[in-house]
Amino acid sequence: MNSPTQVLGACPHDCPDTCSLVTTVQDGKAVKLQGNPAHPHTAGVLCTKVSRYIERNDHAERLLQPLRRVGPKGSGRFEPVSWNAALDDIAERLHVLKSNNPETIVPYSYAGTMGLVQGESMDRRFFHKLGASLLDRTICSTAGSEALGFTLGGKVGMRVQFFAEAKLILIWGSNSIASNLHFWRHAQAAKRAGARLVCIDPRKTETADKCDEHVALLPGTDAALAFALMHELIVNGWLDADYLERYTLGWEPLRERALQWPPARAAAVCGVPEAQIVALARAYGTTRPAAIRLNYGMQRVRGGGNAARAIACLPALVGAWRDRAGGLLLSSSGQFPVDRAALHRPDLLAGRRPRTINMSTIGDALLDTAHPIRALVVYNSNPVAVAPDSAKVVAGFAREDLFTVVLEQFQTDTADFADYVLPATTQLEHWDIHTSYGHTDVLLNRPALAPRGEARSNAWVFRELARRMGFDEPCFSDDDEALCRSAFAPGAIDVEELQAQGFSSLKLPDAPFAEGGFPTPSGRCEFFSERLAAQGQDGLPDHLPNYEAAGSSTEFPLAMISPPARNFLNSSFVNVRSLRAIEGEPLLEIHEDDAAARGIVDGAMVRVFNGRGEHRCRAEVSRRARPGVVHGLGIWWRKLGADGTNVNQLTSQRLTDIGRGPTFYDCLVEVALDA
Ligand SMILES: Nc1nc2c(c(=O)[nH]1)N[C@H]1C(S)=C(S)[C@@H](COP(=O)(O)OP(=O)(O)OC[C@H]3O[C@@H](n4cnc5c(=O)[nH]c(N)nc54)[C@H](O)[C@@H]3O)O[C@H]1N2
Ligand SMILES: Nc1nc2c(c(=O)[nH]1)N[C@H]1C(S)=C(S)[C@@H](COP(=O)(O)OP(=O)(O)OC[C@H]3O[C@@H](n4cnc5c(=O)[nH]c(N)nc54)[C@H](O)[C@@H]3O)O[C@H]1N2
Ligand code: SF4
Ligand SMILES: [Mo]
Repeated sequence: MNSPTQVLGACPHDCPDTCSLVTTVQDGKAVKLQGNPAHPHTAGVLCTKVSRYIERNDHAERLLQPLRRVGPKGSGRFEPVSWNAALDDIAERLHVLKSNNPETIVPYSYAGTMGLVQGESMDRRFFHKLGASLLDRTICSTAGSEALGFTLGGKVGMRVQFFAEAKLILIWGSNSIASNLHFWRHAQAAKRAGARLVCIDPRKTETADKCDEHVALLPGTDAALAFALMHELIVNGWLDADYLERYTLGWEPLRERALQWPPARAAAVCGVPEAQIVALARAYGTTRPAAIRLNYGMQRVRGGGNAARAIACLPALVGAWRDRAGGLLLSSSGQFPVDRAALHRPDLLAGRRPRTINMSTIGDALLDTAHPIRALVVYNSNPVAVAPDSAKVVAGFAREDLFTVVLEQFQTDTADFADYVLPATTQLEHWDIHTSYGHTDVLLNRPALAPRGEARSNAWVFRELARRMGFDEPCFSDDDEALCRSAFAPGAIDVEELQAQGFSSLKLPDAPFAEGGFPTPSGRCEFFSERLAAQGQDGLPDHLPNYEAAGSSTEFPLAMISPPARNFLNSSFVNVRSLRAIEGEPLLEIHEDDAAARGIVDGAMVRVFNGRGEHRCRAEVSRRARPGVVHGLGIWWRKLGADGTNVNQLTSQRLTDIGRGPTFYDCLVEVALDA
């Protein structure tokens, strides 16, 4: 036996925490995987999911060789083929489509890995050179993040560690214990030092359980709540007039709009007691430092962008930005000086301007016969499970005339519809470099293990396809390590530190907007946005009711949200047995009154349905649900559900007000006992 070695890496998953990993390797096997104790944000702790990453890596069902479809689409019947045969045939098919019209080829990828190399380097170069359709990657965060761009100027905000010093923390649209564990550490430290924690979420989550107060508002009513808070700040004089004067734009019109939202009006819209809103406003107006941890859970509704803008105004009203422990954090990702031009090489488009496909409406796009998609290359994503309006998504993927290539670690619902499935490496087997959307460190991921079977990295696959297509620019020969180096311009980050300790912190001010300096066109916090007004939109934030607002339909009286399950990461880890055992099976949480009215008892099988479809699962009569709202915890693999569907059978393809994002949590349903 050789002595064990330790390899530093980074968690690749779509999670704000981007933990630093230490993998212990002995005789070519990973024997232990831990959080890096030397990385301050990770602090030696991993979530339950990724502490099982070796189980995922060594899983008996890992895809280990290229596969070619033999059965009908969706049947999941494949035969093994060699890499050469698969890549030659794929290149040939793409070449024919390219000669005709390259825009009929569409890449489909999201954040299966957040790595810059395996997520957005050689792939982008390949599709740019090809002239393929561009993909608008909206499925998660564009509503909130573009909205924030209008108000604050970008994905910028508080530094996460300073939440520990706040005296009031609003956790808004986030189940932090499940989805942002390392932020929760700071919130707990603040609580121990006497801070008050308030959770604003329709669901009584495990996070809400641990906060001092829970505001269980109806889905999609956050802007109304934000305006009522502003109303109270104004009428009680809890304003920082100096901050408003010097560092904001559009205070007069915002003030007027906010005055139209007395707490009683918001209470009726949000479905929460008026007194709770008044008390929250008093706390926010009179406690310093006050911090808001906003998360993407609140922006998956029609007015999600406007709601994020309204909330992002709040810290400026009270001058919370003056303190390093005050202000707001939605995402920190805008602070990294990533050299995307070097990674993506948009110059390879050579003046062409291909059409853009919105990934959130892939169902409709695949069924559009006027502007057909003929080939789809899917990697780092499982759209058949995660995209809204599954009936359409599945019908699109089932098209016999669609050529589909899926790069995957596992035989997912999407891989079942592929013509070719190509086995992908895991984070333990490839190089990568990472930024984060929850902290401000860059992390390097070194491979700890040789790839299992014939698995290859995404970048390798696109390099090989480029060669076969005759793309001969030198950038198509960059290997994965060279791609890591091209992610940041020379001097932009401390490469020596990164190589030595696996992470390197950006040098940033503690309180970025203490004296204004917002990265907006005016340099101020823009309550009123000229840029939005120029697009014909309302320059001020507003409350836009849901497309499918709670109580607006007698046919479908219940609002359904489908937030993440704690032990899965979107649809990743659903196939890891030990984690699935904790989650059990797809569940619908329902309040006892709503259950009783339908004769539903705890544990009964139910039908959840609306005009788009029907999904069968088990009901859990749960204190986590408020009356009128049910929760279908996600995102299960369809094929592991009771009737081969998941919650997205019910969600719609309608888009958000800003950012063209999906509206997963803007969805009305009815529930009935399954006969
Ligand atoms: N364990 C785990 N961690 C994850 C993920 C996962 O699937 N599992 N997903 C990752 C991803 S992709 C992302 S984008 C991030 C962020 O992930 P988010 O999707 O933001 O996840 P959550 O923190 O669970 O926050 C969603 C919360 O918003 C609540 N919510 C739903 N509708 C509304 C609303 O209208 N208003 C308000 N105020 N709240 C609402 C839900 O009940 C839920 O508790 O987390 C990542 N981390
Ligand atoms: N109903 C409902 N739907 C939702 C949401 C919700 O809250 N409710 N959340 C939405 C959100 S926030 C998001 S971000 C999306 C997430 O949607 P996706 O980004 O599609 O995320 P996952 O479902 O985790 O699928 C990622 C896939 O990438 C694969 N993968 C991981 N690493 C690699 C790699 O290195 N190479 C290759 N080739 N593959 C790899 C994994 O095996 C996994 O199957 O889902 C959205 N869908
Ligand atoms: S999923 Fe998030 S909390 Fe878990 S190890 Fe990865 S970065 Fe850390
Ligand atoms: Mo996401």
